Amino acid sequence: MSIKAIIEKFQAELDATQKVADVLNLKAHILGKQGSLSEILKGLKDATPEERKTLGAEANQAKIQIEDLVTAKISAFEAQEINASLLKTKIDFSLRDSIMDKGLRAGGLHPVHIIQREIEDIFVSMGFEVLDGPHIEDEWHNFEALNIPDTHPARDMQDTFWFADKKHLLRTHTSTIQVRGMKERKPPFRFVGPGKVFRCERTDASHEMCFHQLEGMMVGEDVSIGHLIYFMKTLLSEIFKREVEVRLRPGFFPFVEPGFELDIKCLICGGKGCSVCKHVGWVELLPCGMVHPNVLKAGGIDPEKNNGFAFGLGLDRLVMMRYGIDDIRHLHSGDLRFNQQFKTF
Ligand code: FA5
Repeated sequence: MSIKAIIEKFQAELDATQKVADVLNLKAHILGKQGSLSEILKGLKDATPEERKTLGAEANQAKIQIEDLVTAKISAFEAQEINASLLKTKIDFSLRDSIMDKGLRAGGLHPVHIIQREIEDIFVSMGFEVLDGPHIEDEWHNFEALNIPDTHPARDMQDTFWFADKKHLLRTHTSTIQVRGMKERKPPFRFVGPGKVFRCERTDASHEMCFHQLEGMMVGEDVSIGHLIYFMKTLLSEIFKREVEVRLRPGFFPFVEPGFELDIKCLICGGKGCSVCKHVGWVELLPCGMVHPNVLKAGGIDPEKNNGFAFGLGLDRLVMMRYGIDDIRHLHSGDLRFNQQFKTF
């Protein structure tokens, strides 16, 4: 059979195939070892050099043509399959309205998550990664790696929910994400890590047992307090979209040296004093500082060559200041009348 006839026959058989497997069989039949095109190629050894040249080129051309036809046919079958499954799973966009008509309510984001996402976007736009970490931690990640050894009085600072094995705990702060983040990367780097934290403490207008923090860290060869102040100021002006009064005062945390407390003038009472600011006019919002060399070492980073800053933002309190919420317990009440005021869709 001539090459032209082989291709015509192949085209006719290809048109009659019903599925991908048929196409592959057909291809194997023509291009396989015993295939008609392969037979022609084998026959070339008895041809004259002149014939071999033209026939060889024609056969190779035919092989490429057949492969192209096979690929096109398989793509057509796949497209058919996708179209058929799309038809089966048609989405009815009018359904949402009819559900609403029946009195059902659409969900929405919780105000803490609205603010969390906004802050993540702000930091991502400044080159920060967003990291996650487990709620259940061990002592090393929650305390030791953060320069809070067993005997250190700072362990009393945080009342901890311990598991029965006395080795595991519910993380008391998102600083655990610092430790994990450092171990997994080499300087320079910058990241934020938001999440739930847990403390066994008495609740009041500004304290919950389960609340949210957002950790931030930047490490490199020449990171300074100037960087820290710049990023904190940018964060607050983006979130509040207006001038807010802040104050920076010395703060003690074993994992930073020097450490600071950044307080915001209470936006609930305008600084006059209320239950949220415990009648002092300022709300503790953003502890921060330069990372202690021992913490860098625990994270596998050489403190001789690198330094860094870290901060731990109290997300719930930021939400309270932004929306003028006078009691943190509203945020976790699960009361739909409260939650629905923040609905974004
Ligand atoms: C810490 O948790 C440190 N890990 C923060 C840090 C990170 C300091 C990195 C330096 C460097 P503190 O215990 O102050 O710090 O908590 C941080 C913030 O969480 C507070 O400023 C406050 O806004 C918020 N916060 C603390 N306790 C509660 C609570 N019980 N309820 C609601 N918010 C709280």
